[in-house]
Amino acid sequence: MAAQMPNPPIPLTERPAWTALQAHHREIRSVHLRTLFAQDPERGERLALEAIGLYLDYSKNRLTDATIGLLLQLAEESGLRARVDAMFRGEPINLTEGRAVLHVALRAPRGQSIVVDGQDVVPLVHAVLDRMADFTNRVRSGAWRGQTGRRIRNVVNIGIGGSDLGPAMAYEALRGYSDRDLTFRFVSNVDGTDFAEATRDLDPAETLFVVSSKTFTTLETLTNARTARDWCLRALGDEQAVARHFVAVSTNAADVARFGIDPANMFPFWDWVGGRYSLPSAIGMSLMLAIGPDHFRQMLAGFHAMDAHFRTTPFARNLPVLLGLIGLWYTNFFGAETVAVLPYDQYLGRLPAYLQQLDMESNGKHVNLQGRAVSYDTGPIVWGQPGTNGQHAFYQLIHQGTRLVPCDFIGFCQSLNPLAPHHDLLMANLFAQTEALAFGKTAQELAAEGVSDPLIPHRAFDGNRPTNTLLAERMTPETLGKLVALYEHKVFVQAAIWQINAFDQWGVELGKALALEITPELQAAADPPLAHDSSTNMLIRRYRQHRAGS
Ligand code: G6Q
Repeated sequence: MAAQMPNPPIPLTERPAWTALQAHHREIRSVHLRTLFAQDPERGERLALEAIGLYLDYSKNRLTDATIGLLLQLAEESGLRARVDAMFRGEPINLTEGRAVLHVALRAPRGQSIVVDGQDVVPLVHAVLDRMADFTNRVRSGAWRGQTGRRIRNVVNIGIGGSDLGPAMAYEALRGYSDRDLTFRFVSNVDGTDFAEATRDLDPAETLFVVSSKTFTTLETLTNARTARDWCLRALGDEQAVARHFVAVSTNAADVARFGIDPANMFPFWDWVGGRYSLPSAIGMSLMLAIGPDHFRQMLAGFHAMDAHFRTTPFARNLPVLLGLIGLWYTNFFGAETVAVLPYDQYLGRLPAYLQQLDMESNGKHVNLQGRAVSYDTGPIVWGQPGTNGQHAFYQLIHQGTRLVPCDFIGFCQSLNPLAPHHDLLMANLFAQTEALAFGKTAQELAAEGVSDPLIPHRAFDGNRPTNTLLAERMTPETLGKLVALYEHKVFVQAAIWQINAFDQWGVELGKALALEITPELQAAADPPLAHDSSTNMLIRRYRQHRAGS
């Protein structure tokens, strides 16, 4: 299939909508949200959107109907519709790796057909899901036992990046649905501390390792997997134990077998699944073990509902399109460098870290699809913490600092742990923050409250700090699927407009290659000749001198 290289007639910054947005920005940049709300008493109702059970309030953004109109025009002029269709059709839109990008196929219902290189991949996806479900049921029922005949009580996922962040985030998010008789740990770092601390209180006879690696060549994961094998065999004594205590998730059956894992215990996926998009693939194996096959399928149904919404809903009412366009408005026209993701839900504690990879590895690119340097900013820095904790830490800068930090607030109307009065307090704080950020507090208001003149500048809040608020009924597997797919497609929308490849990550390669060169230099018995820069040479020498006894 020929790569469909989008070839816009004119560069992004010369498109009519872009230049119109620049002029529009000059008019709107000093307009305050107080004014926008005063001019339109129904703004909060109008600039909101409800779809597939998610409610998005985007009224507290520095925009008008005209802004949205121009941003939608920019999406049209950028060929967004064609890009979306190309992805869903399985065209090789990951141009630098010559691959289709089909995470949407991982959540396509049985019976749907998506053809890649002449093969319908949906039956393959469901065959793997069925095998995962069968394995999960055997482990959870106790039919699958460890080498000594004991039940599996602990599951340790070994993986990194896309093979860690998804299952780790989703396990935390869906803990309320998990089997509390099982203990789950996630080991990713090559720092031995990660493995040591994750396993120190576990009994090898009751522990199952899920080695998750698309390539099965990743240094960190293979090092941790070997350490896990040694740890297991030291206790259980018998090579045969590997077959009872290790399963793999990978696209590389040959290396899985070489490691000693029975290919019958390998759950495959495909090269058209990018690491950071792989949560709904077999990379979710440890998550399925935690929450069970039914909940996992509900999560996939949530992903699919958002995929269908994204593919078929007109852009003006399309959640990922609107979120993507609003983000781009701040990045490219207001010069915002970051975006904060602030979930008001303890279960979503790892969501900011997950979205950080999704967004920054996808859109942290400086050349366009044609390989030419872009003349505009691309992906923002994504960061955040769950509320209310962040309020007592970094919100100060968002309220009164010199930078513009657009924020996404995420909350639920019902708690899974309804301990009165906690949830009302949590949600009151969410709403209060968006109100304070938008409207601030003026010098006049402070003076009327009797605040002394010298203190007024310190205590005044400018406001006009933009936020989106996403509300859902409650945290469920389905809702999590919708949320993750929402952000996946938001990132896609921005990449399409910026004309960059969101699906490669060459930027991580150089460091990996250099680490491979340096490792033998650290391990050599005699001081090796060093040919790095003077700083790196010095650091290596110092480490060698001081590590004795470590
Ligand atoms: C994600 C990246 C990266 C990858 C890890 C692990 O999109 O490609 O984070 O997931 O490097 O790779 P393996 O799964 O191949 O071990």
